[in-house]
Amino acid sequence: MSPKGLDYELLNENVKKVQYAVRGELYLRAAELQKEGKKIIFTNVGNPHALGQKPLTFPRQVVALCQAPFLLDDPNVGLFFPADAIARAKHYLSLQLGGLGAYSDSRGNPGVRKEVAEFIERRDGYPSDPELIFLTDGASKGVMQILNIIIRGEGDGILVPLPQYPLYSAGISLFGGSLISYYLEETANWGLDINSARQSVAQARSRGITVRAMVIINPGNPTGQCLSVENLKEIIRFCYQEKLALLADEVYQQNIYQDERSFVSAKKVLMDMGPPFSKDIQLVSFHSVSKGYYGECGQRGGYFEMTNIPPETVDEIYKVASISLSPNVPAQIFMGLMVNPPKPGDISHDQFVRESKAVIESLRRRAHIMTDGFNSCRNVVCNFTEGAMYSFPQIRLPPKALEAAKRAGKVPDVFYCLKLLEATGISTVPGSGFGQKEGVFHLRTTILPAEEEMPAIMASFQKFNDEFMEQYEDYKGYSRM
Ligand code: DCS
Repeated sequence: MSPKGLDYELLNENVKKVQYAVRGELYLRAAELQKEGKKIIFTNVGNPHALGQKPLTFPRQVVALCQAPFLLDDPNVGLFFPADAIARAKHYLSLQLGGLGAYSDSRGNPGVRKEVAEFIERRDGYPSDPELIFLTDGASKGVMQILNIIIRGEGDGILVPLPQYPLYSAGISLFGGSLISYYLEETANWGLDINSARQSVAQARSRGITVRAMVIINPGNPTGQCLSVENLKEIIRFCYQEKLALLADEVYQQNIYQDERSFVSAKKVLMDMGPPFSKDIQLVSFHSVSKGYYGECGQRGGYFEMTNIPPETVDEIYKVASISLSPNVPAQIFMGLMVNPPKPGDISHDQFVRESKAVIESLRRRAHIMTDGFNSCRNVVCNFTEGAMYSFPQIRLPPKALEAAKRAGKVPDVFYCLKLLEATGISTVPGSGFGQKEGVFHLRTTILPAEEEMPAIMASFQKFNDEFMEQYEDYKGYSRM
């Protein structure tokens, strides 16, 4: 019978090629084990609320009132909601004709985009134009929109760091482009080596590929590094020389766990550099309500800001956004609240600061517990998580383990992570899902499990790892660093 309609063999080949490790083989096996009754610690996805993080009170109060506006007419509303939450809910309802049940402009509500622009101005010290900010359903949607408008076919290359968050590899395959990788240097705390990027671009060109854009993830996922201003300047100079647009994924900008390098946005560094860079470099910066102390992944809120993008291109992006009518409206309110938190003197200010600080300070302690835990394990080395939500230890697998993996028909780090899952219930993502140098193996775990559970999780990991190494180590050598 000849194939028809939605039969697999007729599907878009780009769809078939897509791989997405964060919800890949390990995740599926973990879900299966959970069904069989095993306790699983889901450290594979950066999904803070799923691991017990409580929502911040103020934003939920405001959105609750926006969702149930009849409460605002209740004479007792003040008994349950503070006056600043009530005022803010009224503010958003006045901005959004028809309330949360109505579509917004396809770029997002203009009032919320103005709040985002004001936030960017306060953060960077440079003007930001609300007309060049689009609200999106999570940063993922924004990244996909931008990749979609850039990529014409295989001849277009996007420069992506390895290891990388697989949204980029998956998006590039889905749109039929070519991923051009540059390596982050593990021995230099996952710093970026611009020469590696330069070589990759030259090689891609020799294969006839036009490299169009460069992705940076700052702070890094899965690698956790915070880029220095010097590094960002090098990247910008490089994009200028090579005529690349810069896509700056800055969703972890509030997740910083050291005091040496605070977050500095690509936009600020670009503007600080002045002309010709500040007038020439085409920059798109992404942010999200899923991370930081909000961690509101399920709300699906995000934005991107465009700098130096030609107006005709902005129009095309607007046109494509219009096909989906409107980004999620409740999520837009979360974004407005995230970029415009309660101010000193507001009734909710102190509670908001207390709650948000507690989240970041606990994450900082957890980052230390994890890194120290991994570094005390046999054949495991791990850079400190300077930012973001992940720990990415290197596992030096003994040759016998590599042979056993081969016999089992598994990639070595998948083999290790599956054994870890079966033995301990800890569900991680193998490093191969993010890209890593040949012959070097990692796993990624989030730093999100509850702080009080962390010591037990690390002890359970250590016990498994010791036994694994005992079983496979022959003292002849390891996979190389
Ligand atoms: N960019 C980076 C670097 C991310 O890590 C994520 C999510 C996103 C964008 C998309 O976030 P939203 O679409 O929710 O705004 N990170 C995934 C991860 O690695 N684990 O969990 C989610």
